[in-house]
Amino acid sequence: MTELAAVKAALKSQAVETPSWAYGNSGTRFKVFAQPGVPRDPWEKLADAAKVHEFTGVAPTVALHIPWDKVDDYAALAKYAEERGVKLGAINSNTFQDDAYKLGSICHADPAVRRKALDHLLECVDIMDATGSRDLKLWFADGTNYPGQDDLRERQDRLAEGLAEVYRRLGENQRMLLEYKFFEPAFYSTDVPDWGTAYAHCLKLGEKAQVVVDTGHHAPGTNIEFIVATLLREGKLGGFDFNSRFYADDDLMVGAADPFQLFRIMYEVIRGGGFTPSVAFMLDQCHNIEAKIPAIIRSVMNVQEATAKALLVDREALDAAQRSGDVLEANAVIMDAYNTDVRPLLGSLREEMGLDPDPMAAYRRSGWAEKIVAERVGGQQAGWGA
Ligand code: PSV
Ligand code: MN
Repeated sequence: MTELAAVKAALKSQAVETPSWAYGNSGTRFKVFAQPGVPRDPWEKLADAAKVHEFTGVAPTVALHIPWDKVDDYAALAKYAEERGVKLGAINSNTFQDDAYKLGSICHADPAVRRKALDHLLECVDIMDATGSRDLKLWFADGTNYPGQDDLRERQDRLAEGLAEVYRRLGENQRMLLEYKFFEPAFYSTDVPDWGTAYAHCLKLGEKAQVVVDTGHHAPGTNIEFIVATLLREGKLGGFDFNSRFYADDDLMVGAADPFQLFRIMYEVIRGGGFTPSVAFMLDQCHNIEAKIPAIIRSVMNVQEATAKALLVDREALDAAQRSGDVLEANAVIMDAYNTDVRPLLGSLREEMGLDPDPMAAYRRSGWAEKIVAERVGGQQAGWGA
């Protein structure tokens, strides 16, 4: 295989998971601007997600969020997805939207609240059994706002105990992905604030527990690719929640704020042997002001572009420059790959896959946006909480 053929083969095998909630309405604490045509239930979210896969060819799975995507019959939901060319992906838990969780969920001081949260997590595993999903993605809003509010160490003990119970419930081919976030909604302490804490818990739990890196969950200036390299070295990188940020957890389109960072992350993924199905490449975004489906198509394309550039790094030249201490040449090799315009390569790749070379234009021409605006009238539009 020529080098270019190998790059194309890798790109064809790429799989980016899109999040069901990105198809629904979202906003800030100031305002949610509803958009016409937004899905009213999980079925309509899947129909939209299928369009993203139809035009990009590399978004074959859709992450669900429970209880937002609760249905009576998950096997029927999985079948509905498959009829449209996509599959159900990770199950995301929600232990942050119930009044009981004001002071935390599985880290709460009250065992009754911890039990309630754990029952929800166990229910998520039941749902995974029904959907055939591999990954349970856990993010905890747990933390405190004031020094002294609760015992930081005891909260870690409660967390470890709760995670262990869920871990024991996992099936043979199921995994637990533990997500960290440095602040928000808690402002003084967060119970899983960083990759080190997530890693320590996952290490104790065992092989089926892996860390998930949400690119928006770090302090400004954090070298995320270093975290990626480290987790891959330790066999503990379970996946990504991709998005981009300018200030905090902005959940903007991945690659919009810092495409160079996304490239650097993808380079470390490839360098570390993480470009495999064992690492889940998921989006976790909210499209507050832009049209949702094309924003997700754009995000998938941004991931593809960063991946293509990372695959184009001349590893031999880089290695030679690094070994000889040629700082400028090593940096030039990286920058050459980053500065390559990979859009023609991706256009021809899509043609080889039987797709339109321009997914954005193809979606616009498809009439889907007009169709959903005309048809999705009445009912309750999906958003956070539905
Ligand atoms: C938390 O900010 C987070 O990134 C988690 O992944 C959640 O599951 C997701 O957002 C949606 O609330
Ligand atoms: Mn996330």
